[in-house]
Amino acid sequence: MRGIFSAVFDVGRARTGAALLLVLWAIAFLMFILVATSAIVGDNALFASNARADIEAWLQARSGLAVAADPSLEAWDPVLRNDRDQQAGFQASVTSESALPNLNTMLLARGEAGHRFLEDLFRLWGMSEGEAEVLVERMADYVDADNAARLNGAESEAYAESGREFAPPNRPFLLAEEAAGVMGADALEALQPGWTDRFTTFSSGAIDLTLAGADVIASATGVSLSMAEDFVSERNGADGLPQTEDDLLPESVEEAMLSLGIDVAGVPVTIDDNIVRIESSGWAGDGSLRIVEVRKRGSVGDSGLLYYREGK
Ligand SMILES: [Ca+2]
Ligand SMILES: [Ca+2]
Repeated sequence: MRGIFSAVFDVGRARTGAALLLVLWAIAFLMFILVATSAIVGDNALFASNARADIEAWLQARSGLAVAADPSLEAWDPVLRNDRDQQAGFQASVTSESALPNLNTMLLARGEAGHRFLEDLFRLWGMSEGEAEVLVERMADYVDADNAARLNGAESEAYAESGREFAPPNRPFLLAEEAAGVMGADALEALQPGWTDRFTTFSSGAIDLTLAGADVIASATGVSLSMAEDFVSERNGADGLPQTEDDLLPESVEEAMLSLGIDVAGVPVTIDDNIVRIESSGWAGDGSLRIVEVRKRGSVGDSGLLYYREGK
């Protein structure tokens, strides 16, 4: 197994290596501050120990992010996991953001086809055809520029009548989780808890066939759910798990479509999106922290960063 730091010295990784080195220097500096701070608050040992665990967990999570930013890593590269030390470590993952459908693209840019995609997906999640149609029209009203309600939609008047204290902002969703505020979305939450996590607002809009779920692939391409499940099962390789070394990923859109038994024309899919989601969980003692970043593949620092969140 390769050490974390080997990535710094690999020939051909000089640029990301230099960036990683900077991050590691910053971490070393912060560790120094941490030790100094712990000494200052030494009269409150418990506080110091909790604060230290939290900061160490944060540093571990940041290390995972720095390692995972290397665009040449495979998803199963062992450097993405650092658990050699029982007391502290991290686990990071890099996924294509286009594994998730872009809600704004589907509602605004893709017209009827985008709406049909969402209706099909919501039906696979257990909604009736009528419920799915109504919810998609309400979502479309929420993000389109005007304040004129569609036939089954809902604009500010309907929100006010239902006692809601906010109105559709008539602009694209900033984050997919904002869609939980659409009138009637609670019915979808009951069927598919946490459903907004299955969407994004950051991807190019095409569906990435190397990582998307079977339900998303079926809705995007029109194949049956069982055919999409067979495709995903083949893609996952012998161990049945995604993002492991035995994966059999399609090398072109044509190859993927051939496996699915459908025509390429007119279906917005990809196998190679340049927006990635990096998730890194760090832990140290009782402290733990998870960081999620969405960024342009291979970008470093604030340049190319689209989204950043830290949380437990
Ligand atoms: Ca509107
Ligand atoms: Ca696998």
